[in-house]
Amino acid sequence: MTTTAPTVIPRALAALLGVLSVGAAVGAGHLVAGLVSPASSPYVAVGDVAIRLSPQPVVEFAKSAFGTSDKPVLLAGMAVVLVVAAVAAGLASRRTPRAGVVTIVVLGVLGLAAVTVAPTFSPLDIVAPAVSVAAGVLVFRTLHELALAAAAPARPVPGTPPGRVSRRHVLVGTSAAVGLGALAAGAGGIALSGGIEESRAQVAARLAGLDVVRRAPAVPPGVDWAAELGTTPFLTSNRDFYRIDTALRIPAQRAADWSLRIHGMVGAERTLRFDDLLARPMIEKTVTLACVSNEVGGSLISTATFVGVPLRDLLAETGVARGAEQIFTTSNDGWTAGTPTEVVMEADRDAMLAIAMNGEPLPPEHGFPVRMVVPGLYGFVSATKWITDMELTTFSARQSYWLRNGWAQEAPIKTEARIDLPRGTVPAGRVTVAGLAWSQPRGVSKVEVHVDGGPWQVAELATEVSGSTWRMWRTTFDLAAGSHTVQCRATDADGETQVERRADPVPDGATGWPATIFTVR
Ligand SMILES: Nc1nc2c(c(=O)[nH]1)N[C@H]1C(S)=C(S)[C@@H](COP(=O)(O)O)O[C@H]1N2
Ligand SMILES: [Mo]
Repeated sequence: MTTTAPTVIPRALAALLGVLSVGAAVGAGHLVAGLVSPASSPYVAVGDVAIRLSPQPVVEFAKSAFGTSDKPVLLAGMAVVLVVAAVAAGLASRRTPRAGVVTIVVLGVLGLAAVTVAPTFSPLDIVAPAVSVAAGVLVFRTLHELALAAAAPARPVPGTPPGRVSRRHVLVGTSAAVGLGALAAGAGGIALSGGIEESRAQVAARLAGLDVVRRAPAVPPGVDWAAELGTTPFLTSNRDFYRIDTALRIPAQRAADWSLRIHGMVGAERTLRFDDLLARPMIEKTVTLACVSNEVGGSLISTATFVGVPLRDLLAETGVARGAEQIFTTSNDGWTAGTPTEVVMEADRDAMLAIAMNGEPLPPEHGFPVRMVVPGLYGFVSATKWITDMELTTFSARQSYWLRNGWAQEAPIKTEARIDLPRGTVPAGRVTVAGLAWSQPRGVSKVEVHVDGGPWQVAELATEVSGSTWRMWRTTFDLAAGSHTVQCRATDADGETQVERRADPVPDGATGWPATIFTVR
């Protein structure tokens, strides 16, 4: 028996294998993301997480040093880190592929994690990172095997005529193909996903030039006690705004490609392009949107300032036929909602086709480029995101998505209050009880609170922005040590108090007086 020295891949080649494999992983991930869901590119997702986790001074430095190219600079920096990791992985795998495979899997898991924590995450988004890791591992194993074979001392293989294509040629050919393939895949991904962020940037640049005929008043002092109390702020950031939709893949439509067809029981059918919307007078309004699935005390409710075209004016101009009971809207991905025409046509309702949210173009997950907002109606009957079609029709002619699934036809948001404080255990003495209350569009007139079933106490109400937004309330109680239950109820502007009977969200919204148990020590 002869012992042969184990085959070792030369250093430069080993490093190259690492780089090619990681390149293939990134390229494949980017291509599949472009096909399935642009936001799911693991490479871009990691960059987004890096931005989110960066301390504010670093972000400020990057902005001042690189301006609007701070993102490309970050992505280039990540590329350098990846190349270094890839070279190290290759060098650590000169005999067996294990270290390289582990490195690729670890990078892949990081990419997957970054994709899943993104605000735009939807289930299909795991496809791109999964394909990315699979491609990286497959390429690495294949090239590694070829490289080992090429590095092994040539020994005659019985039965093969000498002088055929050498192992070295196979290795060089495969490597070149992988390198080119990775570049082509990456470029393909960029071309396919291209556009949404670019389109949002173009819309952003035009926001300042809009003809906003009515501005939302700046949030006056006395509205927001969040800083003082440590509770939910009055305005919800786009990042924290609740998100509910059926989209497996966020529709990626550029503003330039958007159009809305208004048809059915109208005077004259018309199709609007994004530019047609921007040319119209706009209104700005702060609105609290709520989901019908929100449980009593739940968090599927948020507040933002929207800018959009008043739907009432647009429809009045288009002409609405008598008997057109509902505005049946369809999104780019086929979701539908039916909104009572009569509500949208109310003078003070301010229903709109919104294009901006908190000073930015709509985020992709909140309906870019255009969505509907109708203050006072639950989202499932009014807040169509990625809207592309609007048909004026009767309720019997068309059934919307959630109506077909057993939810209500008419769904005004119910008057409700929520308790945000106290939470858990609090020190004995004066205990602050605080929360939010809403009754769109008329507003809240009173919130009452009691502890352990005692007498109702009227809470202090924060300044009202408008009836279409929630309103903070607070009060205090002197409480002894022990466990306590606090309960509250809101009353609307007409003197109607929120319904006490507990009901589930199905079919038209939960009811009940919220209660919280906490401990005083
Ligand atoms: N295209 C589309 N629009 C939609 C939905 C949807 O599933 N698809 N869900 C609706 C529901 S149920 C709610 S509560 C609101 C939520 O809007 P948000 O995700 O911006 O908070 O959007 C509405 N618009
Ligand atoms: Mo909803």
